[in-house]
Amino acid sequence: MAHRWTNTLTYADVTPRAAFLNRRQVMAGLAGSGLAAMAGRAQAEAVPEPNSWEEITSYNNYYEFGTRKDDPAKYAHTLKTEPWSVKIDGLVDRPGEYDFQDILSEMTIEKRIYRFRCVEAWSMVVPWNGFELADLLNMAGVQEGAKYVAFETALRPDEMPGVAYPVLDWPYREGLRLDEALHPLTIMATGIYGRPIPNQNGAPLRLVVPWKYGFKSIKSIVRITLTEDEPPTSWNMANPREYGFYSNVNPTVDHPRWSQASERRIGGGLFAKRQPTLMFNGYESDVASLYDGMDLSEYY
Ligand SMILES: Nc1nc2c(c(=O)[nH]1)N[C@H]1C(S)=C(S)[C@@H](COP(=O)(O)O)O[C@H]1N2
Ligand SMILES: [Mo]
Repeated sequence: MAHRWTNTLTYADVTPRAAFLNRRQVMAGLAGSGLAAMAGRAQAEAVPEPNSWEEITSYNNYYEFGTRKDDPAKYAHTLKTEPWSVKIDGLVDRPGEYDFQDILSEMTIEKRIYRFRCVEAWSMVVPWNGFELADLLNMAGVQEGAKYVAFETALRPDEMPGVAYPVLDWPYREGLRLDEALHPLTIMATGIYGRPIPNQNGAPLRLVVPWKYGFKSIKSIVRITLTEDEPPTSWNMANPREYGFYSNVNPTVDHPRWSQASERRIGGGLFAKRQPTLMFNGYESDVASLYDGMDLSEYY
């Protein structure tokens, strides 16, 4: 596997701002200089303690394997993730079926510690390994006229006991506006804690968009399509009033059935204090400008 565990990137690539801007140039310049370690320490303070491997891999949403939080860990091992390929089509210069191993050999795997906030008002902090979605899209060559990116999860009734139930309109589908997809915070995760991502978390590759509610971060992707029009998405089709296409984390806009002002951090224990939810999940300074002029209460 091409999973690399690069110490120089451990903290410098962590979550918030500046760290990821010009990351490659910065890290190239600092590598081995001792300054890298200093930059690392400064960033480490800004980042919350990650959840444990056990927490991240046993409390999941992956409805193709059942709707209980412990179903994916119990049943997702049946998903065959080797070989795996991703079809990239639509408005791209080089459409085709891309083998996962070939993709990995072209991508730079980095560590990114991100907050992760489910629309159900629980959250974790996850040390992902992955590559920027922008790098993959550039590999395929985004054509002029493309405005959105549509994603699809594998649909394999023989391997996915949950798809026998019409909980959602399968396959699970998600989408981003092109500028969201190209944002440097948007990654395709292939690992957690330096190990290949487990099936229940979306092996072998899943989207992670840290400033949006968790359901946007679609798992086990088999197809990526560049489109001119906003693509239909599974949760929005199921309940458009509750799950908008944008679904940016926003503590001031409540879900119709519960408050989004605070969240329960998984692993905090039964009596842990809820913590305030941050605008754009704490990534406001990085992404707010993407939504200039948009009424954020309207685009829930
Ligand atoms: N294919 C697919 N992707 C999915 C889901 C799903 O049910 N199926 N659940 C979403 C939801 S609601 C959340 S909160 C996250 C959960 O990711 P995790 O289990 O790695 O924490 O995955 C998202 N991606
Ligand atoms: Mo979620």
